[in-house]
Amino acid sequence: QFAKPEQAVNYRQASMSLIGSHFGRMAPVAKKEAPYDAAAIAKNVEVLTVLAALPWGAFGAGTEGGETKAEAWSDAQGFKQATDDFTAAIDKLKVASDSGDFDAFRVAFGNVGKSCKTCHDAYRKEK
Ligand code: ASC
Repeated sequence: QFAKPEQAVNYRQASMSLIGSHFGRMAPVAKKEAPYDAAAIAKNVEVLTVLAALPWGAFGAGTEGGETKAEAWSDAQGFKQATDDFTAAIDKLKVASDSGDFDAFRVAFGNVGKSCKTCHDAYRKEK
């Protein structure tokens, strides 16, 4: 899939950047700093569910490096668990945002954010 390791690094960074964009843009709504437009949020979360599936295939053997700690490979089981937890949190955010219920969205949004942070704390190099 990737001819060179740096292509995998580029791919996971690009997909993570898009995830950050589509996740982060909802933060003002979750914090009640912007109005809750249920349809707009649901549409954005639909995009996010697709993006959220992308990075994990770009962490294959031999692609160590970039901003990822060696632990993502040495603790492959823990890394897989963390990415599965993230995907599950995204699935719950999809259900919540489709419901149009603000509080359900807010809670699910917060849980996705915790999942981002847990994995970054464990497996992303300190910046
Ligand atoms: C973002 C982003 C992250 C997460 C994290 C949530 O928007 O880029 O890495 O949210 O900060 O805790």
